[in-house]
Amino acid sequence: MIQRTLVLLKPDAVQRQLVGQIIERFERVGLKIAGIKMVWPDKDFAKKHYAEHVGKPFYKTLESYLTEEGPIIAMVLEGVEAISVVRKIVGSTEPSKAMPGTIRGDFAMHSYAHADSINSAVRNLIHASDSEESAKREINLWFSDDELFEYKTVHEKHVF
Ligand code: FUP
Repeated sequence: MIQRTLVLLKPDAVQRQLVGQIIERFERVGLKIAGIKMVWPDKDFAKKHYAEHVGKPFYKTLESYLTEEGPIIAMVLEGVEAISVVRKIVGSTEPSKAMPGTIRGDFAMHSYAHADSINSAVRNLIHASDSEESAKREINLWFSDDELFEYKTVHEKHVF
């Protein structure tokens, strides 16, 4: 099934200048960029994005990670089973457990315990939608219809 999913390159990914290397990993499997922009969200917007986590003990640090450190690259990626394929490429949410070869496994090492000990969110470089329902909600939150594009990549005649 062809799906669209939301991917955020969080402030640490942008500040560490990993944007090109991260996007390269998505492009090389044939995922298509349907929309892309740089955004610096405010706290109200972060509350909408992380609605399910508002009020949890780690929420304030998560909000400050997303809103106080620098801009984010927001993307909509499209492809075959894009939601699970992107999560696989990104790796485990907790970087210390992410497998080598995944983005978090190769570029990060934070753990929940260490994050708690320094009063920080887990610095895991990326957000990626975890289900069809959250992908739909998150794409609508971050992108308007006129920011998303339909076009053909060179791979499509063989794969899609
Ligand atoms: P994910 O589905 O991978 O986005 O992960 P979650 O919804 O479980 O968590 C959302 C974000 O909060 C993740 F980036 C990790 C972060 N988090 C913390 O920083 N501390 C916690 O104790 C739990 C989650």
